[in-house]
Amino acid sequence: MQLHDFTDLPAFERLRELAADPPDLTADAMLSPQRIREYRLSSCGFDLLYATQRVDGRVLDALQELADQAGVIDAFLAMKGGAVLNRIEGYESENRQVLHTASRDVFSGRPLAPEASARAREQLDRLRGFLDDLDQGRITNHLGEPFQTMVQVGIGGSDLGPRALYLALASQRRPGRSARFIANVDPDDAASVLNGLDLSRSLVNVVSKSGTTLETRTNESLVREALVRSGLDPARHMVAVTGKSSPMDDPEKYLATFHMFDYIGGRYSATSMVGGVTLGFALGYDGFVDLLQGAHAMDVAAEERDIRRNIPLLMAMLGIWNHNFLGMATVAVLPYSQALARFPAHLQQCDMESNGKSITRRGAPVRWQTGPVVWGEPGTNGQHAFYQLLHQGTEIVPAEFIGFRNSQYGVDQLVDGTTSQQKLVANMLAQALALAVGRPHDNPGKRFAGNRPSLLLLADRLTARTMGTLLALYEHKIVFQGFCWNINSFDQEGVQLGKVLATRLLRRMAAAERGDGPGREGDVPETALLEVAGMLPEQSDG
Ligand code: G6Q
Repeated sequence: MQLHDFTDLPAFERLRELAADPPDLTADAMLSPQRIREYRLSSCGFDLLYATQRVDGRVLDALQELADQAGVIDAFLAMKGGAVLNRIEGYESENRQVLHTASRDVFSGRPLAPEASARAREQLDRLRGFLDDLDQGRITNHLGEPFQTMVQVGIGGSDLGPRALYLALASQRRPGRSARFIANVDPDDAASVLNGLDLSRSLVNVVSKSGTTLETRTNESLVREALVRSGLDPARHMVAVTGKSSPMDDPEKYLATFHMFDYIGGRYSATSMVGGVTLGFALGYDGFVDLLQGAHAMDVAAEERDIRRNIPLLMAMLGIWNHNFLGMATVAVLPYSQALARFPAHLQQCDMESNGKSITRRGAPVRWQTGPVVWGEPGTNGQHAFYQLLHQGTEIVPAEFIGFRNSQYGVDQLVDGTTSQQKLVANMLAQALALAVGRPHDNPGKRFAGNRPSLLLLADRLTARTMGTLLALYEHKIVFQGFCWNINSFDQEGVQLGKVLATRLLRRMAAAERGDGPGREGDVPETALLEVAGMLPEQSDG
């Protein structure tokens, strides 16, 4: 596996030269029908339209060279084949394979990582058995009634992806089935979900790879207590998804347990049992399999080396052009689909936890920008909120629009001669155009500078399969960028320090509660905080 310095790649200099005078999208006839046709690529049911990026043939050729010189596709193939990419050379690190693609490489006769795919298959079979038992009435509540709601308790990767996917596909739920999610240790999160919920008809799915996460352990206890208070047997209502041999891996305590594996990072785990159990419950086994198939199709398509024929690779390289060469610090993901309301939040984790790094895979400080800030909200709501800054602010924000030609429910009507779906799509196209070409005006307040890059991802309809493809597309875009920057996109050391300090604070507070520690009566967390801050230089605490 290649360990280059990003800025030493020969194409870097070429791109720097080109960035001094990038193509002008406001020039006359720049956005010609021919350019729009040429800067378009279709794969796995998605069309990527990128005529509204500040690129031309020379820039695209140089980005191709950069991807080739960085060995992006070779690294991707190595990843899928089970190479130990989650590591920092010469330093203690997680030292793991990265095999989320194996959780959907279960359909072909020749998976790239056969052992991991066989394990994924085992878990899928187990899930199918469990869902069959629910369907056939072999698993019911104590009154013999079917379960209606699954409450997923988990946080971070054990929440964001599954929640985003569930919301995206809620229109395709099985009748009488739904899901809720509890993540935050804020007691109001659990209280608001449990409030009014018929626990006797609910299953609680506790998801934690480590089985040790503070928030999830706390919320599990809270829900367990609520079941007991309602006279229900937790072992009949709770299922678990966790790492093999984790502290949660205890079949006695749960109606069923499913496993996930250390080679699947939390933020890449939505297509493992981390998402599978709740999505399978809500959509049915076949719905979850459709999602996996959609993801697998993109896993295969993403092996293409030509950036003009590989959507995630092209998006990764366009992102690098905007970020590293044109100096844009953030990326807005703007789905024109209400169902994708939480998808930007999932991407925020997937991207920022993966690529928010300052050292190379050799442990040396990077001398180039790595991951951008990722944010976003569904359009058209965003248009009435933050789009002012997108059009006229001093910060130039590249936008990634995601839209569908048809709605999910198909419930629509003509108002003023067009359907709501047409209005939605027309708004998305109009925004991309307005950002790119701008508008000159005598009145400076009404002037739009233009040259604000965006791209459009378009598919026919948001289905389980389309959603799987979209999920994998972004996962690959993120790791492709990480490979280019030569950083480890698979660890998350940066979240540890805060956790360690919070644990110390909590120990202090628990001691004060018991009246036997260094804490004093009337002690407030703020005081404890100062004392813990004094302990900062300590090196390790778990
Ligand atoms: C994701 C991170 C992180 C993780 C959560 C939950 O890549 O590792 O978000 O998913 O901290 O961890 P557990 O699943 O172990 O509870």
